Amino acid sequence: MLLESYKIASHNDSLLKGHENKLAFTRSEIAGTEEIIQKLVDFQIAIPSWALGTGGTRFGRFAGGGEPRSLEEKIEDVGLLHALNKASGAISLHIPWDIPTDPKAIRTLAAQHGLKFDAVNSNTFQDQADQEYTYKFGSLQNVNKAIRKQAIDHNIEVIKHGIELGSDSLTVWLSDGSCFPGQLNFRKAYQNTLESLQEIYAALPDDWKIFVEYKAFEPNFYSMTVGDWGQSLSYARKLGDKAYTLVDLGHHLPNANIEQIVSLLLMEEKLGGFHFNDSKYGDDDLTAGSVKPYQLFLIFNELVEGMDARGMNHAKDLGWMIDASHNVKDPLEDLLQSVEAIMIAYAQALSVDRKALEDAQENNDVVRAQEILQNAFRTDVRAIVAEARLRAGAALNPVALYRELKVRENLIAERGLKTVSTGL
Ligand code: RM4
Ligand code: MN
Ligand code: MN
Repeated sequence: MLLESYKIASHNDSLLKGHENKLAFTRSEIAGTEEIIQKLVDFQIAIPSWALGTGGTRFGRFAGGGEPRSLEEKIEDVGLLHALNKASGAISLHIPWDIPTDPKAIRTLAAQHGLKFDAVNSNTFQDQADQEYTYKFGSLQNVNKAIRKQAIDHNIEVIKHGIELGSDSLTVWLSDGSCFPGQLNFRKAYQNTLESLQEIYAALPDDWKIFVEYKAFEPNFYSMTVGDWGQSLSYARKLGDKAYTLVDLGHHLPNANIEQIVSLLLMEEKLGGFHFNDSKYGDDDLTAGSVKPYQLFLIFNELVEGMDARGMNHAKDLGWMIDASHNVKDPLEDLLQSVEAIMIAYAQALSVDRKALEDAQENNDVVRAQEILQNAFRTDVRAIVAEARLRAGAALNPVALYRELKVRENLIAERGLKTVSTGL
């Protein structure tokens, strides 16, 4: 389904008056709105190809209908999102869930939708039907060299796919670890993993990055071989300049201070990428900002502060991606909500009075520091986020337009009710 621009224009016309009133008020509340709007226009968040179908839990999956049946249809779905919000201009593929068999055609299709290819992701956390060895006891860490080699070769294969698509980074998330005390020699598992990563690193093109993603728990519950940012940083340091840590918000132990982790990784020049989602208990992969919007804002506050301190380009110098999965919502609506929440948190962080905050910190004025942050968080920035969309040619209210145009109903008519796409 293609979204004609006149439909967006007439939707925007009907909302314009109300929008302009809100924007005028916001401008009177926040300094430097023009600069903020331009940064919002530039900011793009990649959509993972595995989040376009309804997600499940280990108890079940309740598909909603009209799910993309192929990589081509997934690209079309991300194209739809991007047409609606002009902030989802990239797609991230998980291999082998999505194998680009005709990379040239896939690149052309993506370009037609204004999409780039973000990081490619390897998968050594599941066994594939045609695979020789099992990953039951790990992949890159495995005590068996042949199994490690199989996992290394898979990662190199993923890099090759990425090169053909014009991607420039590989994300490695390992489920490796152990479920019981005594099962693993921690140091040997670390060394095997490091050596395996080194072989993968050697296959990276010069202008590529490798992101080492960490996770504290699940599917292994006693130890994870890349379990936290310290371990990821240690691998990234040993690998070299092209290796970075990737922070997935749902991969921490409860109450972890993620904003502090982000700040220090930036200082160490080793923060490479981000997976946005929200959670209450574990790796819940809920819509970004749906449970803890203040935490999302605090994280963006550190991102903006830390990137500015190093003169980094917010839009280009880190990999921004959503990593979520949707059990009870329409995945496309859910992704629109996630992008909106991320944009709001980013806009709030951009509106923080940095000079005043620094003064408060230097004077140990704790009350003032809290006032400054909470003032930015509590000031409604939705009109400037909408204005950025308007200027980019997107919809003032993407979710409302998605419903007005009956996008899901159209997709069901086109693809059928009983389609199940690959993913979580
Ligand atoms: C993992 C991790 C990875 C993602 C897989 C599907 O929990 O977040 O980034 O690729 O899930
Ligand atoms: Mn992730
Ligand atoms: Mn995850």
